[in-house]
Amino acid sequence: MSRELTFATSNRHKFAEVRAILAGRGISVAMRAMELREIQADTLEEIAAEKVREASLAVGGPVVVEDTGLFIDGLRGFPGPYSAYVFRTLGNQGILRLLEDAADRRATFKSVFAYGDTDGSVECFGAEARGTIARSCRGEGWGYDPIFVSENASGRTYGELGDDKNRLSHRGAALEKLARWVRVGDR
Ligand code: ITT
Repeated sequence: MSRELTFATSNRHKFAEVRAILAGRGISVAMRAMELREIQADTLEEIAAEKVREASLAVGGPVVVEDTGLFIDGLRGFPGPYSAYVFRTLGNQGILRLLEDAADRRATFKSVFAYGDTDGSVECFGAEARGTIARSCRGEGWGYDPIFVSENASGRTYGELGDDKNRLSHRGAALEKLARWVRVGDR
């Protein structure tokens, strides 16, 4: 049986990954291009839940959104829930400068997907990938890809992984949970 989800995002790179990962699980995805307001909150779950409430009302039906954060241990979890703002303002070079003298370069990429409907119901699916922050930008990719060195990737950044990123990423792991839930509930 083929299923189709609507994914609301302003980020076409993110959409391309979501579509590729879910295609492998028999789920097709349509993009709804939308600027989603990000509330200030301590957790990605709260931000994703608010994004999906706004998106489902705009779409007029069930929809999926995602919120991602890069949590850097040596910066006590910064930028975390502020990752989109910090990427726009400091960028990768700014993060590298902040870590210039840091002994601890460990970091976690977290992803939370939220599935919500106009009745206000929301289900969240989260996962994370551990890694470190590189000493300089390496590879292609988008966003923080050139500076995040994923565990189990032989020292390569997400930007150097090409299609392998989706096998190892925080997003791939979170989508695994969403896909299982979609299949079980036959949504
Ligand atoms: P939405 O419209 O879906 O919210 P966004 O780009 O604002 O798109 P997020 O708030 O979820 O997405 O992402 C926070 C920041 O982290 C943002 O700057 C992204 O570019 C970056 N980011 C998210 N996922 C990433 C990934 O897999 N690799 C590299 N950077 C990523």
